Amino acid sequence: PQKYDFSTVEKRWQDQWEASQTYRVVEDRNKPKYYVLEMFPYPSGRIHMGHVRNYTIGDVVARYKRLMGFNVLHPMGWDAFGLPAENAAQKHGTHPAKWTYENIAYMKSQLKKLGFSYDWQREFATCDADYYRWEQKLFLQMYQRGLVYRKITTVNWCETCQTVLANEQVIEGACWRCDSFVQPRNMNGWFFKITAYAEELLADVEKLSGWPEKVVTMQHNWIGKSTGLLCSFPVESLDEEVAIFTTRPDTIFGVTFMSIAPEHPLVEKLLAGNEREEALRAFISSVMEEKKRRPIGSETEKNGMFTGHYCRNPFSGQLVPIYLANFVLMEYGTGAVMAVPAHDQRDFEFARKFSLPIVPVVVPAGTILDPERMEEAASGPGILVNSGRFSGMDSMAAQQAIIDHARQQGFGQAHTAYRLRDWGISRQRYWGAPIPMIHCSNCGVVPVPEDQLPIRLPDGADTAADECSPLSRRPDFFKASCPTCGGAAERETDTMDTFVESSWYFARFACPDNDTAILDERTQTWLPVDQYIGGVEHAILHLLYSRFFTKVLRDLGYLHIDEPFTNLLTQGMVIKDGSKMSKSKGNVVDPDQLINQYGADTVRLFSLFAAPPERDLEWNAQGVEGASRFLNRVYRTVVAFVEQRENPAYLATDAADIDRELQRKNHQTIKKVRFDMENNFHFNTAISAVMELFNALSAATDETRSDRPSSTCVEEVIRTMLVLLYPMVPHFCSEMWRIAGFHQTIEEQSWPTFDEAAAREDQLTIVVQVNGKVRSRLQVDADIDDESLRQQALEDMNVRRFLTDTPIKKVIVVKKKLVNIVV
Ligand code: ANZ
Ligand code: ZN
Repeated sequence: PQKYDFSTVEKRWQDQWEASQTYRVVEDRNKPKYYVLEMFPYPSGRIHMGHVRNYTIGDVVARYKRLMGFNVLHPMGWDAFGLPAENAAQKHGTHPAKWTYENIAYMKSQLKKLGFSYDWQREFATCDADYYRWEQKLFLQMYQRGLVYRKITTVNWCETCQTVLANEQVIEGACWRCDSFVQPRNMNGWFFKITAYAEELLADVEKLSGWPEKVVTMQHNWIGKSTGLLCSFPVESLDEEVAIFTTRPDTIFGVTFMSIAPEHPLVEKLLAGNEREEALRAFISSVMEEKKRRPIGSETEKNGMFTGHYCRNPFSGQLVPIYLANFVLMEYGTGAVMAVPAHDQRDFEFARKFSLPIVPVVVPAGTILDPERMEEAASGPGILVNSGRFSGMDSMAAQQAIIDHARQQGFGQAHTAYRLRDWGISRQRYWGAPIPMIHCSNCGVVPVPEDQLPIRLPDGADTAADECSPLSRRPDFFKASCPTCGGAAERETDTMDTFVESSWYFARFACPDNDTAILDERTQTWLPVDQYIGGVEHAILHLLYSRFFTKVLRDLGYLHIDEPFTNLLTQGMVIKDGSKMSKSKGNVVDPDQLINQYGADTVRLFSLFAAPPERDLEWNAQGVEGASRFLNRVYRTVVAFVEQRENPAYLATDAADIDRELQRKNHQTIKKVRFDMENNFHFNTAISAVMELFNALSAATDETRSDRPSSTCVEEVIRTMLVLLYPMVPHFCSEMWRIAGFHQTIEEQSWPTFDEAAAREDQLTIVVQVNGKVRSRLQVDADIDDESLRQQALEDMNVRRFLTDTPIKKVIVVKKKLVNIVV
C-alpha cells in the first residue's frame, strides 16, 4: 500500500458519519456548550475557494472544541433570497425557487465532500416559508412596538430599465445593467427603527472584546455619535429659522456665514421671487448630479453659491450670508452648518474661495491668530476672544456655558446626533419575504393577523421588476380582504431586504424545528455564538443588523443575551496571482476539481497551512502538492509502524535516551499546538509544529539507526500526531487511527494534555572564554537564546574578574557551546 487512497477513504468516512449521525447535537447539561458558526452562503451555484477556507476554519474549530470536551453546535444553512436568483430565472426562463433549491442541493453535496461536521438536521434555507413566516411574525411584533414605520424615501431609479435599484446595484452613479445614470425617485417604504437602539449599540461595543479591533472601530464609526448644540438662526426678511447642529458651540461668535444643503427644505422659500433663481437652480442640479456619481465618503472640491439671503447669529446679533454648499449633507444633523472658517477646515477653504471673513474666536493661551496669515483652520482648544460675555473662558468650559445660555434664552439646546439612519427594508422585488401588511382604503395600513401567516410568495415565474414590484402585477397575490372591515383591500407588494433574514438566522439554528414559535428555550443553551467566522465585507451592516435584532429579540422576550457573537474571526481573501479570485479576473480555482485530484483533506490542509486565518491566502499549486505529500508520508509511517511494532528488534532496544528526546518533542508539540489553537486559531503554525514532530519521529525511526525508539514511544507520538491533525484532516486521521488499530474512534479521544516537565529541555553547560581562555562554565536551559546567553556570560562573577576596565571588543556566541569575549 504505497499511496493513500483518499477517494475511497473519504467517501467511506463521510458515509459513516452520516449513518451514525456523528455530528448531530442536542442540549446536554453535563458538558459546557460551544457554538461555532460560519456566515452562511448565498446559494449562487457552486462553492468557491473563499467558502472552502471559511468553512474549513469553522470545521477545525468545531472538531477541536469537541475533543476539548464541549458540546458543539455547528450548523449550516442558506441565505437564499436575493437578486441573482431573479436574474438567473429571467435569463434561463426558470423560476427563482427552482434555481435556488437546485443550487442548494449541489452546494450541499460539495460541502459534504469536504467533510464538514455540520449537524445537517438543523439546515434551513431562508426562502423556506417555514423560516420567513417567523420573520413575518417578528415584523408584526416589531410593528406593534413602534419599531417599524412607513415613510416616503428616495430610491435609485433606472429610467432605461424601468426599475428600482438597490444601492449595491448602483455603480458610480450608473445602473449596473445598462450603465445609464440612476435618478432619485420618491417612494413609500418600510423602515426598521434601528436608531432607537443607537445608544445601546454604541455602548455595547465595549462588550466586543473578542472582535478584531478594526471591526469594532467600524461599528463605532458607523453609529457615529456626536454631542453638541442645536441652535436656531432667524432668517432676515423671511419668517423662518435655520436650525444648525454644531459640535463646537464655543466657536459660535466666529460664524461668518451659513452653509445649507441644496436639498434643504428652506431652499424653496429662499428661491421664491429670488432674482438669482435660475443660477441657483442650475447650481442645485449640478450638485445633485455630482453627488450621485461620487462614491460615498469620497472628498470633493468645495463649492457653493450665495442665496442673497441673510440670517442672524442669536449670540452676536450679527447678520451672516446664507450659502448653498455641496459638502453639507441633508441626512446629517439639520442639513445646515454654522460656518466658522477660523476653526473648521472645510469652512476655511470655502471662505478663502469666496473671500468671506475669517474671525478667530478661540486662541491658544498667550497667542494671537492673524486671519490674514492663517494657512489652515485652528481646530484646537484655547481661550475665547471676541466672544462677548464668554471672552476669556476656556473653550472646553465655554461649550457648556454657551449651550446653557442658548437654552435659557430659548433659541437652542444640547443635542446628540447619530450618523446611523433607520434601516429601509422595502425592496420592489419578487424573491424576498413578503411584508405582512394590508392596505385598505377605509382603514389604512392594517397588519396581517398572525394566524394568517405565512404570507407566501405566489408561484409562477413573472419576476421582472418593471415600473413597480413584480408582486403588484399579481392579483392572485395582492388581492385580499381587510382584516379590520372585511372590505376589498390590497396586500403590501414590497418584500424585505435579504439582510433581514441574516439578522436572526443564528438564533433560529438553536431550534429550527419549532413550528409553533419564532424561538424557544433552547436558545438559552446555545446562544450567544461563541465563535463567528466570516468575511470582513460584512464588518458593518450584517453585524450591526444582527446586533440590533438580538436586542429587539431580547426586548420581545425571546433571547436572554445582549450581544450575538462573543468572538469574531474575519478571514482573509483567497488570492491568486496577487488578486482576489473572481470570475472577471479569470483566476478562479475550482474546489471540485481540486477535491477530485487531491482529496478533501489535502485541500483543507493547504488552505489552513498557507496563511493564518485573518490574512489573505495566496494560492499556490506547489503548496497543494506539498500538503498531499505530507499526508502520504504520514500514511507510510503509520503503515510501517503497524508492520513493525511486534518486531522484537524494536522492543529489545535500550531506548531510554532517544525515547526521552522524542517524548520531549511530543509534549512540546502538544503545548505549541494548544497555544496556537487558543490564540486566534493560528492553524498554520500549529501544522508546522506537527510537521516538526513528524520529522523528529522519522529521523528517530530511520532504519539505518542502531538506537531506535521503543514501540510504545512511537505509538504515543503517532497517537498525538493524529489527534492534533484530526480537526484539519478528519478523514485521514480517522483512517490512520483505524489502520493503527487504536482503541475506539478518533472522535472519542480527548485533546492531549502536555506535561510541563516533559516538555522542558535539559540543561546545557556553556563554556565562557575571555580572549580564548576558559574562565567560567554556565548551567543554562537548553533552549536559551543567544542574547540571554551573552548577558549571563558578561554578568558572571568569574568572567568579570578578567574584564576589569578594558573595553570589550567583541562577544562571540557559538550556539549551545560557548561564549568568547574578546577584549
Ligand atoms: C461649527 C463648527 C466649528 C464645527 C468648528 C466644527 C468645527 P461630527 O463630528 O461629524 O458630528 N456639520 C453639522 N451638520 C453637518 C452636515 N449636515 N453636513 C456637513 N457638516 C455638518 O461633525 C459635526 C460638525 O460638522 C458640526 O460642527 C458642523 O460644523 C458640521 F470649529 O459647527 B461644526
Ligand atoms: Zn378596512
